[in-house]
Amino acid sequence: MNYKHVITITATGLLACAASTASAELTYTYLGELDGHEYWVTDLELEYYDAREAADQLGADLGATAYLASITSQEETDFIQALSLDVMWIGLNDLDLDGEWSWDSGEAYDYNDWASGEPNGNVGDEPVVVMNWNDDYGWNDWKDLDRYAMALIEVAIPAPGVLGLLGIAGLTSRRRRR
Ligand SMILES: [Ca+2]
Ligand SMILES: [Ca+2]
Repeated sequence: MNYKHVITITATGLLACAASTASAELTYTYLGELDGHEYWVTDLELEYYDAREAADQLGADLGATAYLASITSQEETDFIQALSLDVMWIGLNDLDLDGEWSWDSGEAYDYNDWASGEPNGNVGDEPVVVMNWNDDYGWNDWKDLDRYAMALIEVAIPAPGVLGLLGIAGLTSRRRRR
């Protein structure tokens, strides 16, 4: 199931500093799904904070929780790399405290796939992270404001059971209002 699904986001201030092209649209390509989580990638390279905003925007459009991808197992790494070996932003950072890596998703940082010699904090602090770096396709810490990469976005799809419960809750609340 590896079809290309492109959705279009209405232009916002998001692209003001990201658009080296004249495009007014940010589009996403659907990569695949693993364990109830979908993986999408932006078709444009973005600066880090725009990549985070792109994740929020995709989540809003899909009505689901979305974040720059959290890669917490070798299985997840292998799955993603079978779909793309592009350099992409992931949701790991040590913006709050140098050396204390944390995932945007809130998951525990107990797996890593750093490229050889990384994280190196090159020329001072490098607080944000891309995957598929260099010959070993590992992670590399980058600076937050002067590099561009596609955004790898993970979307947690609500389970059908949860949707069903929400539907029941909705019916119940409607009945109560009568
Ligand atoms: Ca994940
Ligand atoms: Ca680095």
